[in-house]
Amino acid sequence: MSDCIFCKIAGGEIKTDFIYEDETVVAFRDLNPQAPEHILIVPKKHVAKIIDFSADDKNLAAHIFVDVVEEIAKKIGVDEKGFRLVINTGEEGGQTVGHLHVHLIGGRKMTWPPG
Ligand code: DGP
Repeated sequence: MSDCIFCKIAGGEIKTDFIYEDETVVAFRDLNPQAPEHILIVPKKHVAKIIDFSADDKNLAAHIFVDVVEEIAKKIGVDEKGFRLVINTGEEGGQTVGHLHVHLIGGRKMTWPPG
């Protein structure tokens, strides 16, 4: 999508250091980190939000949660200590960027409930 900031980042139009990249996914540090480690995992394909994933995206969804999360968690050293995954969805869910992304947040003790 031409006016989507995460499409521009994923496509290399906006230069960003990727902590992870493969054919379908990129991951990079959040501009406004909420913890010592705050990574955004972003499909290269434009999907607006999690409920817009279709049957065709099952492999992509599984890849993110089976492979990518583990690899990044190990890379940044939070796989043993623990971390939090967040997918803000829609206005009431707190989503501010309309391109699906998974927040991987760690490096401190998390609290509950979220704000
Ligand atoms: P959400 O509120 O769940 O839609 O999260 C969007 C996150 O994206 C927010 O934590 C800030 C981050 N963000 C927005 N624009 C940029 C950007 O241009 N670069 C980076 N690295 N992060 C961004």
